[in-house]
Amino acid sequence: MSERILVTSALPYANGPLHLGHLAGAYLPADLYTRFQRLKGKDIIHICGSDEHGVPITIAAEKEGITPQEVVDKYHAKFKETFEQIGIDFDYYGRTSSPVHKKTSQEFFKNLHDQGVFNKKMEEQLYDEDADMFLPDRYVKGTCPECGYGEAYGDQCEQCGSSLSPTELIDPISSITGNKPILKKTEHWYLPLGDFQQRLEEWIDSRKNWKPNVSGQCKSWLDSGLSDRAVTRDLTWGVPVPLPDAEGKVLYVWFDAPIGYISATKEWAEEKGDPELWKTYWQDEDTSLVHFIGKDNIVFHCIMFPAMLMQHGDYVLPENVPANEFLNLEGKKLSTSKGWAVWLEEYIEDFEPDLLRYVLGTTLPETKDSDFSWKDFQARINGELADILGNFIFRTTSFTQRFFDGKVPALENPTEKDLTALKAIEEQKEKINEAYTGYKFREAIAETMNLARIGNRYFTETEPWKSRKENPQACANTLYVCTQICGALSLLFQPVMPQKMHSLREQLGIPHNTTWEHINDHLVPADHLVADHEILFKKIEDDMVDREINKLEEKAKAAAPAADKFPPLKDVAEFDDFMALDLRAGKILAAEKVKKSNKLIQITVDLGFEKRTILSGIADFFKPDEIIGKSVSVVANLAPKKMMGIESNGMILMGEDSNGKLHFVTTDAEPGSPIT
Ligand code: B3M
Ligand code: ZN
Repeated sequence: MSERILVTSALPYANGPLHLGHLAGAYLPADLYTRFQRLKGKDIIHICGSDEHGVPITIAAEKEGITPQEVVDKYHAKFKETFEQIGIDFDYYGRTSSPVHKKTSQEFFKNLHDQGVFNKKMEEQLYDEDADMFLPDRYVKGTCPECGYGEAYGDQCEQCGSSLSPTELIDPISSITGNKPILKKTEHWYLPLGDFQQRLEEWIDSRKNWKPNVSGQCKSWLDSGLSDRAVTRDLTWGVPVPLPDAEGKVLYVWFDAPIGYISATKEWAEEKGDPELWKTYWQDEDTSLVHFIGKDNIVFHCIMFPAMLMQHGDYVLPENVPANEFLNLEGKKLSTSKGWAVWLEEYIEDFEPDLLRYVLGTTLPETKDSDFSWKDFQARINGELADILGNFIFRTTSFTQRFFDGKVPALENPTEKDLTALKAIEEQKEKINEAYTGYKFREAIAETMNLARIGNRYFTETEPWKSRKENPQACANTLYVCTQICGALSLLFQPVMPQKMHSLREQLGIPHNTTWEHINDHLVPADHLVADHEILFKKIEDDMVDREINKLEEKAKAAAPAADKFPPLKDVAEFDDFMALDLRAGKILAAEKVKKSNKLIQITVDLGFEKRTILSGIADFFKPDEIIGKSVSVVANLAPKKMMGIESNGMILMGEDSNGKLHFVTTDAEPGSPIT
């Protein structure tokens, strides 16, 4: 790892508010890493910005009934504010609708084009005749060819996770007009990723310290062989393709977005008054480029963008891409459309940012998906921040206040125990350093908290409240040692809780420009004054988290419109039509699966006056044994129907809930009774 580091975090789509998943995926780890390396005195910058192109933006614009520009203006402003409130400290936060970005991404495209890398191909794509446009993948819905799910998108089936292309969908429908699209020829520029296969393989093989989840995903992409990828689209919203024969075409959002890292660095340099400075970070071999992203962005950052950078030739390649897995919420998949999310702008109204930074930091989905729950949030704040860290700081500072007039006592003739406790600072510091350097932030935070545990144990075991009278120097030594541990914590915890640690340093009188190398066993010298201070971490009461859980459930309910949950009503039926049906109470006497059928169960029903054989397609939901004895409602005068060679006489009524699960319509009436 060189002395100069360029950190980027994924450019969030400016199409909806930020939530916990965004924070845990890219921004918090990137911020922890940057703050840590900066504390170590490294030359590091953290670059990000809003991703303002692509179909997610135009879809949001249609939904909200405003223009794409209005959408991105709104969310870009929100993002900047929210990131600041959470303490995500970017050196520059740009946006891909900026003129610098337009120029940079067009130049990049032209460079590759003039080198002759792209293949220009005419291919058939889905076209909506009424809307008069080619349909982007996300604008096509249809049946998934893999699992039969009816609402699959043109690029992916959210039911089975298969990645699809729009022409693979069965019965595709345009989401703009609801029409069936036609196939129409269109010409595009393709990046022949296959030509980069060998170079990418060698390069990824040479990256020894990548996380296994990241290199694993890259290997599987490479193993299945890379093919051409279109880098242009037929859209109006985006960066226009800078070629004379490209009317109505824009750069594919995944072509221009990663170049956004470069444009934002240019703007940063401009703002610093040193316009060429961006080159040092992007073009000097001594720079380590690190991309923080979520796992769904791996292929773009580890295959596509590196191929673009390799071809261009002027740029460094990423040193590491420590992608995170996904964060779940209360045991369920986070989903903005289902309203199952905690929005950061809402969080910040109720709690302090550092609390979330700590709790999320300890549960980051670093190697596998992880879960955030409000009960765990409460448990960690109360049990760790308040009871361990806060308690240690409080007992140390208040004891010094009360019995030493707030002055740190001097260390004299320390015992073995005192020295061991002091040595723990150096030992923990080394462990924490290693964890951060290896992108193991959970471990780094746990080891930091362990230093507070060590401090607490030492305080308890040396019993200063006793030694104060029996052996004042021993008492003084305890307080000296504990103050040094508090001082070390104020820096070691700084990447995680910048605000809280700022006030702790104020209290202890530690200069804010103190760096990593100064963290040792005498940060707060004897005679130094320790200020009076209110408690650093207050406990979270039950009702505070109960409120959050309720809020979440309310949002989920509101996001599930009744119209989506239940099928629409059928046309009006005349009274006589209804009266023509003969409904009767029945009781299931016997049931067995119909051989060779997955769905059908053959049921014998007692109708009081006779026994009936009825076939029912309920085998996905019930085992034959468990339905015997059930009192059910039967359509008793339905014309017989033969299925799998068996005649079915009637129908058993079922209720189907919004999850597609079936339930019997039971009745207390004795078998044979008419249901009217
Ligand atoms: N906007 C996707 C996302 O937010 C995309 C990242 C771009 S990084 C160059 O998941
Ligand atoms: Zn599917």
